[in-house]
Amino acid sequence: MSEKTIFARIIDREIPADIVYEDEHCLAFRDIKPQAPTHVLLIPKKEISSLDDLQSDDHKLAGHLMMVLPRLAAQLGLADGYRTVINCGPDGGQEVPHLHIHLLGGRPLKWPPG
Ligand code: DGP
Repeated sequence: MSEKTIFARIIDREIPADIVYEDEHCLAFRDIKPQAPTHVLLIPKKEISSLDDLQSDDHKLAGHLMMVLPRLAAQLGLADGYRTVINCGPDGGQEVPHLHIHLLGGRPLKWPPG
């Protein structure tokens, strides 16, 4: 079996994280290297390595994550807007091989990203 990712260890409470939201299917916690005043990662509890690894039977889960995002943004007080990012693969800058959605806000964010 491949080694557990850091995010799987957060899900299993083997390492601490500042958890801001949890339900049956997903978990959200503050990024350890925040790039904005609010920087949270929303992850599925199911082990999915990246966006490329979503299967057709994951469509409900993918939809659920999408539905959680605006509720999470509201909970975190991001009334002026926010950005969501999914890094995928080496060129996308993905470091942790467990699907995660960055939720960033709390300041005006520039575009395009680097
Ligand atoms: P990405 O580059 O898209 O794979 O983003 C991974 C993010 O995960 C990065 O912004 C830093 C964050 N991160 C890495 N390790 C930990 C950790 O142990 N705890 C928390 N809270 N965040 C982590």
